[in-house]
Amino acid sequence: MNIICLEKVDSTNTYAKTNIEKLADKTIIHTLRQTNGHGRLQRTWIDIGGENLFLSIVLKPSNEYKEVYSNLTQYLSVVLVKLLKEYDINAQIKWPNDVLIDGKKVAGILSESVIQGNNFKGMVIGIGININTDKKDLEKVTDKDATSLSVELNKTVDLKTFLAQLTEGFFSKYDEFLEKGFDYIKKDYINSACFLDKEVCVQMFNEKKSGIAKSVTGKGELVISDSEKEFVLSIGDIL
Ligand code: BT5
Repeated sequence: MNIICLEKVDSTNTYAKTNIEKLADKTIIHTLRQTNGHGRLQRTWIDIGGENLFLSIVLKPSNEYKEVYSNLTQYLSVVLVKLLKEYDINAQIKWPNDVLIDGKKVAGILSESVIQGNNFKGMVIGIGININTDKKDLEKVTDKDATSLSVELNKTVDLKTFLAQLTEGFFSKYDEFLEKGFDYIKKDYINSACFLDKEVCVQMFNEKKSGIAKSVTGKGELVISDSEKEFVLSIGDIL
């Protein structure tokens, strides 16, 4: 595992995607300040100030895309929830991969694949985690409740240690995960899920679907049911 630390960058994911040809498999791009972080569907990931983690993991596991890669964000969410337990924080996962503490978002994860023509060049798994912030900084996220580790714990967390623990945690079971797929983490994922058996509304591009969140399939898809039917959703956001 190589780590590239940048003082400031527009987005670690953009940096990793732009330079993917030059970057080795399992390279971590880490920055202290991110000026133009993004989430899914052109949403923004805000650098709220203080000391936070912004990092991207470059992965080049094969020359062609495999279905299991789409579950890597869920795998990372499970790794993070486990690590937070070591800090005495009981975090939850909102499908597919938001990490929340008491309903407030502490981390967001985004996977982007780089494909040129028919060639799969690799993948970039980005994660932003609010670590040491003032309570006031959290108000910069206006459309959602947000939190940080320092606000939850009432103390400062060592950023470098946390980064090392997260990346080590990720790679310790990475090969096994790729071999076995989502089923390998399903139990841990479900145990941390905050949405099951609840009425949810899922936004999928321009369409919304409401129903009871019944279960998660062996491929990490969300099963919801309304009074008439069951639906299996592979992409979307629980609103
Ligand atoms: C995500 O998107 O949650 C994935 C965010 C991934 C960010 C990392 S940082 C390193 C790497 N480089 C990048 O450019 N990106 C990755 P999404 O599910 O679309 O959620 C975005 C929403 O999260 C926003 O619309 C806000 O509601 C909320 N949000 C933005 N910044 C936040 C923050 N600092 N803390 C909590 N919530 C935030």
